[in-house]
Amino acid sequence: MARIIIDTENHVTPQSAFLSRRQIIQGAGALALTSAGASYSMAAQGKVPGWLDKKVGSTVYRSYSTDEALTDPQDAKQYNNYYEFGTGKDDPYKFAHEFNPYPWEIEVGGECDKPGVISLEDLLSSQMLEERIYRLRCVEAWSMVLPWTGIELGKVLQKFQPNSRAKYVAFETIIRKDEMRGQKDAFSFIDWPYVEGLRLDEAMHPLAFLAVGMYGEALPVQNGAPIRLVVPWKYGFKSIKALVRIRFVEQQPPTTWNLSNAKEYGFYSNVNPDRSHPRWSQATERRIGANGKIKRIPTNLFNGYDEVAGLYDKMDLGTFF
Ligand SMILES: Nc1nc2c(c(=O)[nH]1)N[C@H]1C(S)=C(S)[C@@H](COP(=O)(O)O)O[C@H]1N2
Ligand SMILES: [Mo]
Repeated sequence: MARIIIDTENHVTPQSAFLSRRQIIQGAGALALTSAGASYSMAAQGKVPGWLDKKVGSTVYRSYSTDEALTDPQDAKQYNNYYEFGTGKDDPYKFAHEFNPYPWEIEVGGECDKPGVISLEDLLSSQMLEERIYRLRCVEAWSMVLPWTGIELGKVLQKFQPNSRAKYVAFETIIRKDEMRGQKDAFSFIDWPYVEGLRLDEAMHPLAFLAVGMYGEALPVQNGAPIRLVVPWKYGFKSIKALVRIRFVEQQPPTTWNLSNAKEYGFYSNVNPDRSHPRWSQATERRIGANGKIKRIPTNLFNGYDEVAGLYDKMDLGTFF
C-alpha cells in the first residue's frame, strides 16, 4: 500500500498546505480494505456521528510533528493494548464492534468551581481541533508514531476552573460489561474501571492531549473511542482510553497498573531508558513503522520530549518512576 511520510515541520500548517492530507490517508485506508478482517474496524467506524466525522475530517491545524515515518494505520488499529476487550494484542480490534461509544458524556468534578456533566459534542463545539504527530512508547518496549486529532488537555481542564486544592487529576474509563468482554473476565487482575492520573502541572503541560481522532478519522474503538488521553512523554498505559470521568483531587490518585504491581509500575511512569523494568531493559524499543517494518532503536528520556524536563527538576526519577 501507499506509504505516508509526513514532513518535518513542527509549526502551524496553513490550511492550503494541508488540504490533501485526509484524502491521502483515506486513500491508504481504502487500499487496506483488502486485508483480512478490515470489516471489524469498519463496523465500528460506521457508528461515528456525522458532526464528529466532519469535525475530525476538517482539522487543519498541526502543532507538533516529527520526521519519523508514521506507523502503518493497520498496525495502529490491530496491535493494541486495551484490556477491557481482552489481553491479546488483536482482541481490541476483534471485539471493538461490540462497543458503541455514541452518544457520550464526560463527568468533570472534584476540586473545581465549575463541575458538570458535558456531552462530547458540547465539549468539542467551542474548540478547534488540531492534529499532532506523537511517538507512543509502551512500557513493553514497542513504539509507534501516530497522528492524533484532538484538543489540548489543559485547555479543556481550565473550563472547569480547578481550585487551589486541586493538585492532581484523576481519570476513569467507562464500565460497560455487556460491550467490553474483558470486564466480564472473572480472572482479570484489573479492578475495573481502568483508572489513571497526572499531577495537575503535568496535565496542564501543552503536550498533554485529548484525542478524538487518528489518521484524520474519528478514533477507532480499539484506540479509545470516542475520547482518550495521550501523554507522549510517559509510558503508553498512562494514555487512558474511553474517558468518562475526570476529577480534580488533592492527593495522588490510584492508577491501574500501579495497583496491579507497584514494584513494576509507578505513578509517574515517564519514559526512561536508564531505569529498567524489573523484568526487561528499557534502553531500546521496537519501533513499529511504515511498511509494517520493525526496527530496534534507542529509547530517549521522556520519549524525546525534552520540553517536559522542567516538570521534574527537583525529582529523583529513579525514586519517582
Ligand atoms: N482503558 C484503557 N486504556 C488504556 C489501556 C487499557 O488496557 N485500558 N492500555 C494502555 C496501554 S498499555 C497502551 S500501550 C496504550 C495503547 O494505545 P493504542 O492501542 O491506541 O496504541 O493504551 C493505554 N490505555
Ligand atoms: Mo502499554
